[in-house]
Amino acid sequence: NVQDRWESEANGLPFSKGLSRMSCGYLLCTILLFVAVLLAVTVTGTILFMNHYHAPVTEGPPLINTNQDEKNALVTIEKVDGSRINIFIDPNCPDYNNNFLRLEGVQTSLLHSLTDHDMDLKSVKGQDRALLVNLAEEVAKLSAHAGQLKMDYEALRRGQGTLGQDLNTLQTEQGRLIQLLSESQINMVKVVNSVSDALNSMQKEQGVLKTRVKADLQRAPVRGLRPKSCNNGSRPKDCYDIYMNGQREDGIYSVFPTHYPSGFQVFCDMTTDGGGWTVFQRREDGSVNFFRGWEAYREGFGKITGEHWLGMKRIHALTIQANYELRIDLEDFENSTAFAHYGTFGVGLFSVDPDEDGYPLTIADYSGTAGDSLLKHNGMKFTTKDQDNDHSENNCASFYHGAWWYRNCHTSNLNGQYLKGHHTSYADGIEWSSWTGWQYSLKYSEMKIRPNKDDKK
Ligand SMILES: [Ca+2]
Repeated sequence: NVQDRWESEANGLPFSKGLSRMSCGYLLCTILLFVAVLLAVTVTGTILFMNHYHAPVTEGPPLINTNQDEKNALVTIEKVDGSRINIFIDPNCPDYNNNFLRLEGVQTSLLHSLTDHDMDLKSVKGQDRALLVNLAEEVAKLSAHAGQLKMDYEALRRGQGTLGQDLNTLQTEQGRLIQLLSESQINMVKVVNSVSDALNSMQKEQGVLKTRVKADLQRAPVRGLRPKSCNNGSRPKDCYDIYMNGQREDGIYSVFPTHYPSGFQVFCDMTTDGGGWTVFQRREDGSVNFFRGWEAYREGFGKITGEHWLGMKRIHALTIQANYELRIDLEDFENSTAFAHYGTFGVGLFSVDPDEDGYPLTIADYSGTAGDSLLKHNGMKFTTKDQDNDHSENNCASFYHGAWWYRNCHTSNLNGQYLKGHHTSYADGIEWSSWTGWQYSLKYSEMKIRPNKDDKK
């Protein structure tokens, strides 16, 4: 049970600490036990020897009991006169200091016994005296040895204390390191957080910039603002500029659109509905073939003074300058006239590459006498017989012998064949369905543009 108790005390201590205490304590305990047993035997032997010499005296021999009355006493020696000598050994060896005290007690009681018997010793023979002296010397040696053991034990305990101190220092150091680590971890987290914050704010700024750029793009006029006046001699952008410069005669003029600085010639209608119209299409006698391909419609063809198509690239260059209105004048072979007016007109207004995009039509805000036959074509791309951009499974231009912003296919076909009035074929003449249906090819058609009145001044 010694082992068990020590082991239980050792529990909860660092392993090496418990082990060193246990091993040195065990050794010490064993030695003490050995010394105590030796002392007990020696003392018992001495007393027996002395008693044997006093045997002739009437006193009886001393009684030696093993731990009968006194608890924890290894041996109890009871003399005839009733005095007792108890030799204690704690088998559990719980406290070294206590054991030393007891050992010192044993030593003292032994010396006392020896002193008591000193008087008697004088009368004992020299031989016995010498034996006793030897015994006393042995006891003194044992005592010295025990003292040495005690010192060793103290030294061990001090070492243990030092170890404990070192351990404490190590633990303190460990704690400091842990604190440093956690501080550096906190700093790292702070750094990571600040970097993350910076990234977030950058992303936000990027988003704000994106939104701003987008809004600016949306706000920016698709077509450049028109100069208030061209009277100062700057080049005219269209027939309206020429009209504003004082020209009131219909005829051919040069215009220089902003995105067509080399300029080109156009026919200007300076008399109809206030004048200033730039003509881009005319049919009047069937002298020009209008059943042509994409390139012809892009570059233009015919005679400006007669039948002609100005060309998509020029119409585009004109209509991106401002918000243009469109007027279409029509005449049948009974000399009846009608017109269709659209407040908004343009081609390829929102195209990065209008030619690639098919010059989509922007048309809105009808008024007039011919009825609307064009609004259904709003948003449609231009289709020629050699470039099918329509919504039909066929090519509407090929099918109706024209070129137009066909859907599937048309309500108007002003670039159709010059069929001179009623025709039996279907919708392949110069048709304006809301006025003359799909089987009447008109005598006269003129398409012309002017900056919308909102943009004029
Ligand atoms: Ca088609």
